[in-house]
Amino acid sequence: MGIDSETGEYVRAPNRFDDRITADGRDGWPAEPGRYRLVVSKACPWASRALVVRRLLGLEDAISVAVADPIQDEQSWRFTLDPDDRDPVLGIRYLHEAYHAADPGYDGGISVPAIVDIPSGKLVTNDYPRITLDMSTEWTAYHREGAPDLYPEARRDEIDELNRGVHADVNAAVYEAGFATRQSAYDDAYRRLFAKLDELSARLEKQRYLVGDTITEADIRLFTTLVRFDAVYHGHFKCNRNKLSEMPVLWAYTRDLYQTPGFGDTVDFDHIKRHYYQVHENINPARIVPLGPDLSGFDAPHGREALPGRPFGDGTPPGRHERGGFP
Ligand SMILES: N[C@@H](CCC(=O)N[C@@H](CS)C(=O)NCC(=O)O)C(=O)O
Repeated sequence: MGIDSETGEYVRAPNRFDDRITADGRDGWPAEPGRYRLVVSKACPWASRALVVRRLLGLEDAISVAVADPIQDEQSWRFTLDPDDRDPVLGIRYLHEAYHAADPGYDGGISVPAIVDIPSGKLVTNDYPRITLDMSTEWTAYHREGAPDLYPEARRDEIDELNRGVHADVNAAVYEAGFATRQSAYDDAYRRLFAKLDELSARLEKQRYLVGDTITEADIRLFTTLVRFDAVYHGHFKCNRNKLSEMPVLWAYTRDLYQTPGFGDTVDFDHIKRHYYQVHENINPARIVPLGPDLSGFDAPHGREALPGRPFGDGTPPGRHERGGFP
């Protein structure tokens, strides 16, 4: 990740570790309950996708979770929320220890989400778009009864196409607006973002979910950015044409998902706000964390049950978790 000195644009680094955990274990990593640890920050929208998918599919017992401190230090993600500042399962203090167990010479970024092989302590993958799709398609033997199909075969082209646009103009664009160091780079990201949000809003006016009539991977990828919008992207990243709560369709859509078991119970606004406002010192040098906005509206009725749609298709919702009782 870094800033292009010519254009002032924020550029994402490629994910370096892209082995896959599969049912047949062809990369040497078979899907096996209890073997892997998913390392997340609850602040991170990319990592939070994996938390939602794991909950919806009922993979909590198969894949355990380590939650990093939302504030990285100079050695990046660390386990200072745990006793003795160590992840109790992996026995490490910093996520980079798993990266270096996999590749001692690695000198790139340390990012979440990351999946670590517990027996060897090695990082298997930080390839976040693949992580969630593989949970849906390669871990089916361990899904709960009634797990939804989040990546239905007949709809994959449509989901992939939609995800490409949402990635470029929503998920990544908020960062590109926030980290731009030239006015033109910021303007471009801002315009793409709000044009795409207007388009998505029109699409969601008459249908409850983005693709077909059930929740899919596409909704999860949009949700983890939208749920952070008013708390961090609107102010800190200057995505401020309007708040999410001023876009009636998208706001109702986000509340609907937030109130669906498996979504809102993975969201931690305290981690989100502290991470963004305290870690990005380049754009918030005083590291003040704002007290607002009032987030109580997430629990307000959304009215979207009236639209056609069956959230879990032929499946069922996961059991409810207490907020704060997660993971
Ligand atoms: N791995 C991807 C996406 C995941 C990502 O950006 N995660 C963020 C947290 S939201 C992270 O861990 N960044 C590394 C860092 O800030 O040191 C990337 O590096 O662009």
